[in-house]
Amino acid sequence: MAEQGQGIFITFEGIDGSGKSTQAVRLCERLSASGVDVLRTREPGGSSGAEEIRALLLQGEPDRWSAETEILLFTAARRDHLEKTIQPALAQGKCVISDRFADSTRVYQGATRGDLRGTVDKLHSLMIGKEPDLTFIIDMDPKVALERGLARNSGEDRFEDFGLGFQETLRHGFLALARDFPERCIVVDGNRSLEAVASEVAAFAADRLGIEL
Ligand code: Z5A
Repeated sequence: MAEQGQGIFITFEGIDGSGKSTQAVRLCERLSASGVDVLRTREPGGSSGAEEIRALLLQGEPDRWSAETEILLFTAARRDHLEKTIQPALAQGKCVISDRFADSTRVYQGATRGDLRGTVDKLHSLMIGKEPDLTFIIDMDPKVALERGLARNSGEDRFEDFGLGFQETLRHGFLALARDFPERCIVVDGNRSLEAVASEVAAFAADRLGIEL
């Protein structure tokens, strides 16, 4: 279903608290300042229906949903996000920057509680069928990232509550994913200052967009 629009689709991925949201904001600001028409969005969420599903997914007890039910809920949210937000913006030629997308489901639901990657991939090809043009995987020490994430006390801590071992499994999952999709995934060292990470991200994005920043 996912037709390729004129715009470019960039995603940020990584473990909780790795700095994805911060870097997505920075890149938007940088591109906007250079005259690029940018839309920043996020998952789960990014459309009104998907934001309602977000609350179901991120609040409550860690064992509230099985991994299989989560796959269905995240995919339902993503389908709405794609239909209502991402595809229209790409069709208008915008640069869409999403804080998480399908790679998160591949890693969080596909590789942490048994091997459900095949199920994730089948549902993705049936209902989403869209990959980003460019994906930044912000890689960092899970212990520091977890401290950052929990320090915010956002009330959306269901996944952070799975603990450090879970974050370490996630980190390896994202690095494996980068090896699976080398044409679009760039691993960025997130253990550095915000500015150092932002500069590297901006340089890669500018190169991909064929512009100077
Ligand atoms: N999830 C899933 O399981 N399956 C899916 O398909 C999808 C999601 C789409 C919510 O996602 C949860 O949903 C997530 C995975 C699951 N698990 N959890 N929890 P989310 O993206 O909304 O939540 P998150 O992963 O926890 O992201 P976040 O809260 O937005 O964190 P972040 O984007 O990685 O980090 P940040 O907000 O940019 O930074 C965290 C703090 O660190 C903040 O205070 C910053 O100022 C600080 N920071 C950032 N960068 C730096 C540097 N370089 N140095 C020092 N301090 C920094």
